[in-house]
Amino acid sequence: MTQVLVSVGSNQNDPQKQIQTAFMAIRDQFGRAQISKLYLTEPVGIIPQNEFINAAISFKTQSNSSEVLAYLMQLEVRAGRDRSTEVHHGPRNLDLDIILFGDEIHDDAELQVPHPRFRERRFVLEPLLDIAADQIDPVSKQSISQLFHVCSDTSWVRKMDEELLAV
Ligand code: PH2
Ligand code: MG
Ligand code: MG
Repeated sequence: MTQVLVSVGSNQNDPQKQIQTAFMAIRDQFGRAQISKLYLTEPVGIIPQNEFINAAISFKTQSNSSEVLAYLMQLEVRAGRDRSTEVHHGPRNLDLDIILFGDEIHDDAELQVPHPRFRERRFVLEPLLDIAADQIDPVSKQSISQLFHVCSDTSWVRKMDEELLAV
C-alpha cells in the first residue's frame, strides 16, 4: 500500500462544498482517508482573485500513481473544471494535486511527484502538518514539519473555524 498526500484547493463556486464533495468521493474510492482542517489562504499568483480554501487529504492505495492521477482529474472535471479555458494560476472550482506518492519520484509530462513547488507553499504545507507532519519528502529527505519550519513563504494562511460536515 502506498501513502498518498493530496493538496486540495478551491476559490470558486462554494469552495467548502467543492472540498467536501471531493473528500467524500476519495473516501468512497480509496476507503479510509484523513482530511486536515480547512484553511483560508491568500491567493498566490499573478492575477487578482478570491481567497482560496485549502486542505490536505491522505489515504492509502494499491493503485499506481497514473491511476490515482486519472481518478483525481476526473473529480476535477466533475466539479466543472475545464483546463482548456482556465488561466494559469487563476481561479478554479477544484484543484487536486498529488504532493507525495509514497517515496516515489516521477518527473514525467503527466505527473511530477513530489510536487515540484510544494516546499515553497505555505498553503500546501500548513494543512499537511495536521495529518502528515512526519512523512518524509523523498527528494529533500526532510519531513513535512521540517519543511514547514524552514518555509519562507509569507503569504497568509488562516485556520477556519468551520469543520467539514460529519458524514
Ligand atoms: N492554487 C493555485 C494558484 N494559487 N493560491 C492559494 N492560496 N491556494 C491555491 O490552492 C492556489 C493558489 C494553482 O493551483
Ligand atoms: Mg493542479
Ligand atoms: Mg495546484
